[in-house]
Amino acid sequence: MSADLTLILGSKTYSSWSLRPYLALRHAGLAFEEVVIPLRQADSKARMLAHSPAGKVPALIHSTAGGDVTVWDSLAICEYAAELAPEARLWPQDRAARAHARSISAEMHAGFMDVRRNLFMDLGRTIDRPERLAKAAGDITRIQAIWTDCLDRHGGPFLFGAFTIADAMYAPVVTRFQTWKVPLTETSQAYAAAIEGLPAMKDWRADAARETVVLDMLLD
Ligand SMILES: N[C@@H](CCC(=O)N[C@@H](CS)C(=O)NCC(=O)O)C(=O)O
Repeated sequence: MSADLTLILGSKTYSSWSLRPYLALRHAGLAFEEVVIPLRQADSKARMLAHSPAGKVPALIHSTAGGDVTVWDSLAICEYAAELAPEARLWPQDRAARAHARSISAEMHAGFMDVRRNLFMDLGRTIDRPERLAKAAGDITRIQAIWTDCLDRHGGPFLFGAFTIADAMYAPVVTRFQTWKVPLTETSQAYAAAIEGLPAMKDWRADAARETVVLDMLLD
């Protein structure tokens, strides 16, 4: 089944949205081909549009007997992976926990604009800009409160005990906090270590380190 999956990704150094389905597919044990499209190049948009009607990454192409299924949007791809591999339990088994996991995943997906605007993902460096942390302070506090609540309830090491889509959704934030040297509580540090310890996360970082396109998104 799974050799028929192709995941279209942005630059691994910068594409926070792409990291989410990558981790979910890897956790589900689904084999997939990768196509990495470097972000912000002259041909990036055309290359993305060739795979996804939204003209963005990530996108998943599933070749099936009935034709290609295209899934775009990081959360939709994670949901699709959960359906392809139910045994991987990409959502918590308990209904209340699952509702909680979906709520915090949606909160991440639709919100935290101050973190997004000020603390972009860049796996290639660390950045000392305390004024940007101040602009994102409310989001940083809320995200750590979400993590602490989940880890207290379920005992870690991941938000709902075992790895779920909620962790895939928050993994890019873990890297953003590291890049921007966000001071973390001990609980958040332990959570960040669990995410960074995932073999898939290590592979992603290793691939990012080999990328040659360098973007400077620090505009002010
Ligand atoms: N809601 C989408 C957002 C995807 C998105 O904005 N991707 C960025 C890269 S991380 C992108 O494709 N940017 C290129 C563009 O907008 O031209 C998702 O979750 O997949």
